[in-house]
Amino acid sequence: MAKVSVMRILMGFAAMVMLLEVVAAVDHTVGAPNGGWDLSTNLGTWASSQTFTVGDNLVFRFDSSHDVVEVTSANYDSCGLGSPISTTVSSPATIALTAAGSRYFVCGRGSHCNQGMKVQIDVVAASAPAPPQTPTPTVPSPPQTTTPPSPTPPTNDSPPPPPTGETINPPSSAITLKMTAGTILGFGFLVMMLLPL
Ligand SMILES: [Cu+2]
Repeated sequence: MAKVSVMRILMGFAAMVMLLEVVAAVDHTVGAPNGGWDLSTNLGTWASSQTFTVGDNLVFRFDSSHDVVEVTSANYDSCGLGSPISTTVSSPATIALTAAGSRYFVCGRGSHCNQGMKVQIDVVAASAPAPPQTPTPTVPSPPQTTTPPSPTPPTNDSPPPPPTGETINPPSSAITLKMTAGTILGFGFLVMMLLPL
């Protein structure tokens, strides 16, 4: 019986890990949602609207009048097609972003690159647990014996005064991350409880 419980916990944990991986890797469909890998999409604007993180994928979807050529920075600037890093002619072309740094993609057909069908992808490192830092010395706060709080009438319906000098607006991405982690944990435990054994 104990063995079964351990199995259940392990499987639930595995489900959580898998979910985390699914959430962590993002597929960026180039130009989406309002455009694509074509001549009419402002690919620079699209790229700057995205955050490319190591582990994400680029997905180029295109018709047969285009292809995807990964080139060097120099060739990107000049639309040169010599010695390409890779060439993909069939859609979709999925490019794994495996390292931090810049990657350069152009269309190799006709003069499409010179017409603007090119995109630079700046990949940032995945947010990892912060490396161990030298502990900041905790400065003991001086005893606050100065002004006592202004006496507020003890009414029950007066809301507490807002805390001053404290920012309570963390970046929305942090909120999203926490919510996602919470959702994953909750879902993982749900899976753990529902696993047929
Ligand atoms: Cu093209």
